[in-house]
Amino acid sequence: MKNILKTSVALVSILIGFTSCNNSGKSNGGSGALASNVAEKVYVPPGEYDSHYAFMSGGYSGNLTVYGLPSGRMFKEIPVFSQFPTNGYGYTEETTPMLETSYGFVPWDDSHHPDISQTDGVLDGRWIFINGNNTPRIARISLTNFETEEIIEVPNSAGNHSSSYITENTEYVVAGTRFSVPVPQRDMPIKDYKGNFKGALTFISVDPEEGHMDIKFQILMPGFNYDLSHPGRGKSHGWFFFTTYNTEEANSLLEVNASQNDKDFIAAINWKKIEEYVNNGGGTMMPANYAHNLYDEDTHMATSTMKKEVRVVNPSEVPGAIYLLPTPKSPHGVDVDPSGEYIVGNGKLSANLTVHSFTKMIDAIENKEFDGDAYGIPIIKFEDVLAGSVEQAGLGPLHTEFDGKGNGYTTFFISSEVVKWKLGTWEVLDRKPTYYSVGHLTIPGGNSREPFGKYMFAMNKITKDRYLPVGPEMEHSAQLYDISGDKMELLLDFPTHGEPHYAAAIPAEIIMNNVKKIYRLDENEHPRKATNESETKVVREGKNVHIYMTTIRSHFSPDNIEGVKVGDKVFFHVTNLEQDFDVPHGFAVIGANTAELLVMPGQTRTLTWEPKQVGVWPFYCTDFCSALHQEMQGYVRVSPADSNLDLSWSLGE
Ligand code: RUQ
Ligand code: CUA
Repeated sequence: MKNILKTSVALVSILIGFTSCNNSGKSNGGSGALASNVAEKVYVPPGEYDSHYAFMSGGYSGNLTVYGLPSGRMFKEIPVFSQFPTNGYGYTEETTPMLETSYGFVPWDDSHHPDISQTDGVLDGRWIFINGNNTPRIARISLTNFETEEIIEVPNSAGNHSSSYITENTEYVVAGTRFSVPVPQRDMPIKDYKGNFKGALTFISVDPEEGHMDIKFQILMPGFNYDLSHPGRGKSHGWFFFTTYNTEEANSLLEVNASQNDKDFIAAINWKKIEEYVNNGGGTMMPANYAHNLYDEDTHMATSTMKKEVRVVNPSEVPGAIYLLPTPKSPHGVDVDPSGEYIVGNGKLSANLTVHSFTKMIDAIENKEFDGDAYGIPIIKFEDVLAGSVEQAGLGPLHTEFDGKGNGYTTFFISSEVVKWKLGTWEVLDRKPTYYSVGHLTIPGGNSREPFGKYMFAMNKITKDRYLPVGPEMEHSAQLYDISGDKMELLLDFPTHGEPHYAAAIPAEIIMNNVKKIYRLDENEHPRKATNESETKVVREGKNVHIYMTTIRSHFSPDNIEGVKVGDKVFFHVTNLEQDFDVPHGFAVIGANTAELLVMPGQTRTLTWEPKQVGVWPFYCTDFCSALHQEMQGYVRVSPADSNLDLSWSLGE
């Protein structure tokens, strides 16, 4: 025990030491060394467009933010797992079903790793997927309307971290559990973890046309921690790689107890083989309970369905489908180069970067050169799978991306730098400091067969003195580098929102021409829409009062409503009649316990209001929509509960 604690103290002080010495000031190279033409490289003149979109995970904001590169300007926050009062997401009748789970309504999550859909291993810009870490979920966001369209919960999982990476043709979006848990969940002593807990790796199929997600199967792996994952591509398409740590299967003081083994594993999963097994009826249907939430763009409404079973596969059922590649030392990221040959294990407690060879892996499998097994899963000999290692590259490697020109770029958290190195020769070509303590990095397409390697940006965990101080916590900071030359060139710092773990970036032209500008009114199938003012009305259904309302510059119809009583539940179903790009109207009513509505052109949104006091209560448009925006208002008269005043409504009378 004493020894363990000593190791722990030593380790922790190394980690803290290295982190803090980089945080002490901006003396070396914060900005002093920048070339004079750097400003030009990030300057996007007023009215002109950025060349790339970057989609940054919101971390503990639960959402996704959209940035332009190279300017670093934030364009939008897309609500995904978290309620968003700015537009009413997660508050309106239409969107609350998106946040339903087996735990009930969960209005928050911790989102980590966005990944853009691919065709033939190239970004196609149709959808972006992102994981919810705390309540295991995967979301799909449309890149035509920039709205969350679908969220599926992942059962038998906990800490959905090795997610949400997609295969080369978006056949699957994959979710892996960071925490192993009892499967099925049950009441058992925590100390009996070892050998009894399981780590579920979930393969969620994606419909090629609509994008709809469905859990195809879950592999119930040994009780390790599955940290990150990446698909094979090109020659390794059909495989998926997951890093593991805590192969010690410790259940307490993991900072020490999960750092004992010299090597953990990268789990290599031949998903094609398992898919075939499952397609032939393999695996077992297991009772489960998980939400599948789907937004319908025609009705402007989401529905939530609870699914009751899931197909599980034990590794022993499909011999030859799963192997373990020893990898030093508590690897975090696992990244596959554009050719699909190299599998990089970022051992966060290792000084060297370990790179495995897919070809050598296949040879070793064919020659059955194994070094024992773990729970029946063959372990390939380290030397037999090793392609090479980048020696003494830095301290604390976390993540690697590729430029498509034969180079890898790895972040080092402890030594706070990005290191560029050459695939095949493993030599370090360049290193640049980051400010400070970088986590992920992104190259547009850097996680595909075809990177667009002009820019790279680092997402840093600690900001400290980079911006004007704003209290004890600073927004995290990203740093943009030009990687078109031999050496990386720092161009720009820009603040981010929440904690962007990872980001996906893509050339703007792949997306910008498909972006939706309005919702067509004649396609609106919302059950309580009003697509012109003659359809507006107020209907009482017992204690529920439904107001079918429209907005257009610059009035609501109706704008005078009487006959509502204390104790009623009032539903404002607001349809925005505008058919012009970027003309939403807002709706807010005094005393509402939710949020505003921000209704897009042609869309219908519903705000629920339970008036508690007699009086005449105003509502108004919250979005400055015209010169007469301040005139865009109305009144609801609320009478006592026992009043017998009939409902009436009007506009302009
Ligand atoms: S993880 S750096 Cu999800 Cu690396 Cu954050
Ligand atoms: Cu409508 Cu302001």
